[in-house]
Amino acid sequence: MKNAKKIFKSLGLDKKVLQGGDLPVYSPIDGAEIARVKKHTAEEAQQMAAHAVDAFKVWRSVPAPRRGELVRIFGNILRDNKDALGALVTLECGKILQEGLGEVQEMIDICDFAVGLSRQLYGLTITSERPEHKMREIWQPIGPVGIISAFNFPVAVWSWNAALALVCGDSVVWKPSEKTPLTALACQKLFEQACEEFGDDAPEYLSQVMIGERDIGEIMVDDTAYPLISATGSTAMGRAVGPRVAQRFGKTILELGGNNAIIIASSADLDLAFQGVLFGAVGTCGQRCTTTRRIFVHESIYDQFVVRLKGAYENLSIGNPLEERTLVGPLIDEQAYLAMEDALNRANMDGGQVTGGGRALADKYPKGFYVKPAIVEMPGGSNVQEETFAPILYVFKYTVLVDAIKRQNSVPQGLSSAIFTKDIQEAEIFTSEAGSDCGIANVNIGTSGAEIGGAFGGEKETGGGRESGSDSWKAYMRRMTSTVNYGNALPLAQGIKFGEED
Ligand code: UN1
Repeated sequence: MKNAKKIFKSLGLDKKVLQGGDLPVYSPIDGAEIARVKKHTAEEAQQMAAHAVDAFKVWRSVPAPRRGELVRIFGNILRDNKDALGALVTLECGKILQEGLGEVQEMIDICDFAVGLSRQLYGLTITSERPEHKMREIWQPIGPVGIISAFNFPVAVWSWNAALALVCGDSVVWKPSEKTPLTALACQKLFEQACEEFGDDAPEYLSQVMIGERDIGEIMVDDTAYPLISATGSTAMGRAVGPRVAQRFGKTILELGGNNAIIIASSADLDLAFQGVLFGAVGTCGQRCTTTRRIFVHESIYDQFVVRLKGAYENLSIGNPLEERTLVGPLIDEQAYLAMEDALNRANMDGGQVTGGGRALADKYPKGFYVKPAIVEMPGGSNVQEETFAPILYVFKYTVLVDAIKRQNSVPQGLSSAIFTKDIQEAEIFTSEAGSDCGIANVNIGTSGAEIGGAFGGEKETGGGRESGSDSWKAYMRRMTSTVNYGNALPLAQGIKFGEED
């Protein structure tokens, strides 16, 4: 691939990194092998945990605003390398260049957020029931954080975790998807550059990358050296990781599957709704955890809306994600394609009417898995329970809003949701306690493309974790409650008398 060499060179990925290893890396653009990186052994994985503990012991005592300085430098290095890293994201995971760049911007944004946060790791002061006593909460660094990330957001999700963990005083070890190790290795190089610029306060091994498959991830998951494992991926993965970490009383942030829906009410601005659905459903070739997978359209506008959507689907530019006019790049691999085919067959059998779907550009890219995004009109009263990581949009008709909300909620996942309406009552019902049961509930915005400032994550089988903005940082620290007695007596709480008479 003509661009690959230039991208590698610009990010300092040399032969030593790219060649001679045992893990082949393919570009979904044409299925070609672009590198063969070295997998870490079990022993090396254990060693990494020990190194991470050593690094943590130094880093936790560096003042938080100074820790923020490292993240500030890293953010600036990302700014300088946005084009190259964005292109590498596209090359390695197949999302279109605009989205590859957007992902790096998301990294820059979270770095900015974390820099500010480094001066705001606030704890509470609490009034004591005892005289001459003070109570406070102190947030302390928690320890090495193990980060497991998925192929579809190969750099941004790591940065949400790493930027916060670093300002919180933690070291990090990153196990990226085995499908996207190059972007991780590139980030590590950029981070090392930041450490060099930062100076001696940054200990060696503050951030490490662990390359390998599930077995290596399991070593991390089981190791008590990591008080926190933050894992992003499928619900199946979370089901394996969650109990293993819980068994050793570790903490988790789980960001798992989504089955996100948009409700399009009769009063909706249909132009906005159309744009929101299109980006949400076909963006990233349907491979975001926040992808719009279902829409509930009010019966009064159903035909009009669905006809327009079908028209747009026919004219989507599917192709090489590095090319500017492309809107839909390839799926990650053949397995993803087969899963899409399988889901469409099942929908068909369930009485769904499928428009689109099937392979595209197979002549030009025999080993690249391009697909036509699909719309499936589903029979009344039905629902779809599972997440297929592909551009399939299931369309349902509804009559009454409470019924649409109920059906939206009647799935195991609970990540993102949205309503398009101009009716304030409908909007407020949707975001009320009786409304959406998801971690994200938007009004007149689609389900995907969240900003970093809010807490990101979802309920039910989505795992319950929160990453990124708001007070998500608290998960990367341990809470210490400290009561100080500055008097000359030792009154007991709850008025208990113990031994001494007064
Ligand atoms: C993911 O797909 O795992 O809200 C994360 C969004 C992005 C993050 C998606 N900011 O779509």
